[in-house]
Amino acid sequence: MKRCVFITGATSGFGEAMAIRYAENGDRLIINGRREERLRSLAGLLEKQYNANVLPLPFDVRDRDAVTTAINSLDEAWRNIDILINNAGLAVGLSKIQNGDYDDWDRMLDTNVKGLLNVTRNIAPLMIENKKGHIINIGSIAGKEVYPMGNVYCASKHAVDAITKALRIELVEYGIKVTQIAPGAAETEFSIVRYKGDKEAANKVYDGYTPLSANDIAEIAWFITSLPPHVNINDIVVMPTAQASPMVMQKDTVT
Ligand code: NDP
Ligand code: 8X3
Repeated sequence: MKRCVFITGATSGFGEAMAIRYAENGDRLIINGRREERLRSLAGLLEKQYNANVLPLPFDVRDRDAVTTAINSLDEAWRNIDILINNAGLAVGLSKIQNGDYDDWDRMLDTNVKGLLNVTRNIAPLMIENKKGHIINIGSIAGKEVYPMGNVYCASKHAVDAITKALRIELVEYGIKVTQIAPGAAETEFSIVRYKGDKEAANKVYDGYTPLSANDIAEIAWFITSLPPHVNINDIVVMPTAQASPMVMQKDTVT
């Protein structure tokens, strides 16, 4: 079964791995991110390697007009979206609220919460029209638990948790599935962004244990979207075996 899959934040990490996973199956892909060059080179690779049909759609999920314009520009064939993966997101900085950076807060809330809403606001009506679809929101263990200095990032992912539940209630009458995947520590560009380019600090996050990989998350998304029409996974929390909760990490194990 070939589908049309729209993935935000496909220029690295989970989004890129998911694009590859769906392209392998011959699904059609709309891939989004701000770094246009990376988007185009991923599209080229998927076309060459898997003969995939890929549409790069660069925009910033925070820019409401850009989101609406880009999605309105899709022609009939591309508007028939089966799966939306709201993956674009980031953590920026780690500090107590009393020392927090206003710009960091805005970037996280505007991207992780309002960005996800902006994209969903434009794509859900297309799915409602078609009376089918599947929305997957990438939340986080940070949307289930709170850890020191994670405050605003945790708040943004708790909002994703709530929005996912709200969407499921509001879209059930149209037969649209809504799922959240909430991962623990995964090695992507996530920590480089959180530590504002400090690669040494970013690498330390993954020292002494085996973190999740982007491919692990892609495989889970694939599984969730390969189930029969009457089966929906509402919520998946997936952690490295060595991580029991955000702050409890069993280091220097063999796993
Ligand atoms: P990466 O930094 O590798 O990927 C993030 C992606 O989001 C990039 O493709 C980036 O593209 C895109 N993005 C960021 N801001 C915007 C924006 N304003 N508009 C459009 N795209 C944007 O990190 P991950 O793959 O790890 O992160 C993916 C999701 O997973 C995020 O929502 C993150 O919060 C979540 N997550 C990550 C975990 C981890 O430990 N890695 C664990 C739990 C959840 P570009 O910069 O080109 O715009
Ligand atoms: C990313 C995982 O634990 O750094 O969402 O918040 S964590």
